[in-house]
Amino acid sequence: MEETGISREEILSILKNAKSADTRYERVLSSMCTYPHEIAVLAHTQFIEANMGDPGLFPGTYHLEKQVLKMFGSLLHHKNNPENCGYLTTGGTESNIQAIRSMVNGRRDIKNPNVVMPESAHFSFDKVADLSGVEIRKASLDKTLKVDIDSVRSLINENTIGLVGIAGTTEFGQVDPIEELSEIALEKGLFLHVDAAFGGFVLPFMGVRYRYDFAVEGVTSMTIDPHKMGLSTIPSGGLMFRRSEYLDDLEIHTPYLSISKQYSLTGTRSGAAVASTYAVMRHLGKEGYRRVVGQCMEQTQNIVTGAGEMGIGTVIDPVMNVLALRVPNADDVRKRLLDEFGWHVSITRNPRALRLVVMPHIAGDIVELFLNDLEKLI
Ligand code: 0PR
Repeated sequence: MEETGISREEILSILKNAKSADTRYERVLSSMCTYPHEIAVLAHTQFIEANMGDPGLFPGTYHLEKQVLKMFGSLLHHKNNPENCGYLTTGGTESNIQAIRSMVNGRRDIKNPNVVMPESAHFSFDKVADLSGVEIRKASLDKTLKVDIDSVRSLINENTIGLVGIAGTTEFGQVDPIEELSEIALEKGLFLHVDAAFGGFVLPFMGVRYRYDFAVEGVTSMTIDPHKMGLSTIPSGGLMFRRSEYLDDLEIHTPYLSISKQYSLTGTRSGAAVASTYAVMRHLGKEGYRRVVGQCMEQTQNIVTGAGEMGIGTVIDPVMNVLALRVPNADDVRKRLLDEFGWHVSITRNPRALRLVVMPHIAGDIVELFLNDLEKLI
């Protein structure tokens, strides 16, 4: 750090240069984030100093958080007083870590606990394993890339404390059979966490109804991320428990704060993300999100059709706005899409296919440009 500071103008110029080196989202088909809604940005900037780690100082923002939890509750069919059943996290990683931590703390009688989850689970769960020592047992997938229920059953033993199902897998956007996982969880007395980090703001707004949330009896906790399809600002994640006692399992005493206990993983916590999420959810309403999701699904379908005309199929019929194209030499095509045309796409591991996430920034004209460029490489 320099001894003497530099001027506001110099700072702004440095920032402008840095920002111009960043990628704009228009050619990004690899990200689960997008431009936040304008009202979310406005709300974010107004609450920039609010710290939810010490909510006694920020009762106004704290009240907004309770309202957001109620809205999550209504989206996820959580009937009982959702405002005491969760909190706004920094994202899916924190929510998943905390969900598993709550399971472990709720079953202190089990010395070497394990949790069974699909191979398709996000890598945030590997971080939980690393942090807590809990063993992660990965179940195989069926042909449609949903978790295989027989495989789940075969991995459960006397040290199993919980199961995880995914509602919107990172790579393929698939939804696991949550009802079947729920039956196993109820039968064996296990926790069941549903990671709907991505799907939480997609599935409630689709024409087709899925049973993946608290309406399914065995579901004990859920991840839902406003900073993905919720159009909120980063860092906005959500963690919800069926009962407040599961949240209590995360309780740590905080003697010198305005509150006596804290449940979050982080200490200082963004009030700006709370205000931002509140603003965009109230502003769009279910109707607004239905429009956003409808547009993403329409563009997803346009890509499927356009690729189909080039003889390219998809790995699974897209369930949501994530799709994987069976392109020959996918790694090579990915590289050329970027080097020659500036498109950011990613690759799925098994099978190796071109993965596209069709976020709200992908409008119809962008899809047309993308398909034209893809055709040149096929
Ligand atoms: N659960 C699921 C199902 C996810 O897809 C993700 C992230 C997480 C949990 C973790 O969420 P946070 O990253 O908010 O902690 N999925 C994307 C991924 O890892 C995140 C992402 C977003 C990646 C934007 C790239 C990017 O540009 O692929």
